[in-house]
Amino acid sequence: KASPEILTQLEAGFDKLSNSDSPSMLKRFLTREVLDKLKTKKTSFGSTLLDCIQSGLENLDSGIGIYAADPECYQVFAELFDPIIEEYHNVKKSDKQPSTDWGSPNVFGNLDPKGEFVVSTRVRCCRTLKGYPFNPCMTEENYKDIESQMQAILNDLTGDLSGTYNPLTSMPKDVQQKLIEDHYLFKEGDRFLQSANACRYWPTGRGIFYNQNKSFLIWICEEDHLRIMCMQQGGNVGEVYKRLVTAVNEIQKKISFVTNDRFGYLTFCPTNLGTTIRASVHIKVPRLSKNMDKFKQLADKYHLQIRGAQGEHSDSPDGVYDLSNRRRLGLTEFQCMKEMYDGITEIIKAEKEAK
Ligand code: ADP
Ligand code: CIR
Repeated sequence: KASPEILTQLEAGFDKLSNSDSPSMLKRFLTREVLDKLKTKKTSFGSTLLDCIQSGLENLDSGIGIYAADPECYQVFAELFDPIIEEYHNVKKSDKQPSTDWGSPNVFGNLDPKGEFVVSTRVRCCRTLKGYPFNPCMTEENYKDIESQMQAILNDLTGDLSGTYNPLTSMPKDVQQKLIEDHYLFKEGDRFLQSANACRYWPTGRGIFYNQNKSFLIWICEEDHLRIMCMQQGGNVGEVYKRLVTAVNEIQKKISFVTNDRFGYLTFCPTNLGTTIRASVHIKVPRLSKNMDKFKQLADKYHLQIRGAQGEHSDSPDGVYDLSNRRRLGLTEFQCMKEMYDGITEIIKAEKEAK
């Protein structure tokens, strides 16, 4: 059972949230009734409701505001997680995640052959290794184990996928900074992750693997155990996706990941459940973005999410936006890709027609 101290903090946090104008889903779905039902519960890892919501309580500008402190939280705190998951991904409680179906990458071509709009394309997915909890419950040893286990596996990759692992512990600051600016490496000190207790023992166990031309990269132990991604300049979605499918299939031959019937691949943040696919373009849309309300409406219509070009929670002062599929659960990998591909095709059409 959660301690009296946790209960006091939950009550104080709930008051603060209720009296705020936070746009988060946490604020909308954490009702007094849900709070009373969940506030004394604990998972077998010892995680409480506070562990799941403290990021949203501390960062009132959160869009979502919750993380699963460990995989059991999706079950134990379902009264809060379920409605958020259902709204974000547009699914019903009875829905099951379809089995992995990458489809045929060759179906996708170049979104912008003349290179007028799309600066670059990236597709990423997240994986959780069997036998380890999520960040807030991981020990320092867990971080080191995952890092060395992955290093051995990645060392065996061949051809276009072969590359090197670069641990954060021995990376010079200027090298790290350049990798972040060039959009290859995760940032440091994300306040949403920090207050979710996801940055303990930093930089132990954290690092990045990449191939020679940085078109295939893996983040180790940032928000999730693994973030596997492929990226390149321009709009050739087919090439990027094909490389990712090949890479993930190679890695899955050597290691198993945590899945569940309803949620597919389990992730720390409920927005990433299911396929965990986020397929994005960095795109120049100076005309559409003159009217942000209309731009957002159009993006919503195609289930696209708008982010800044430095990643989530960043701005886009130079008019380059990150547009990606918003939904990842309840549809297949191929359908996620198609949602992004078709949506961006329409966005480009609209940008051409806009004045
Ligand atoms: P994630 O995709 O892992 O959820 P972020 O939104 O924080 O997380 O983005 C991570 C990094 O990937 C950022 O540096 C961002 O600029 C970069 N990025 C995302 N999409 C693209 C893209 N299409 N082209 C180049 N860089 C990208
Ligand atoms: C937030 O709530 O804004 C952060 N915790 C990040 C949530 C992930 N965002 C997303 O849309 N995939």
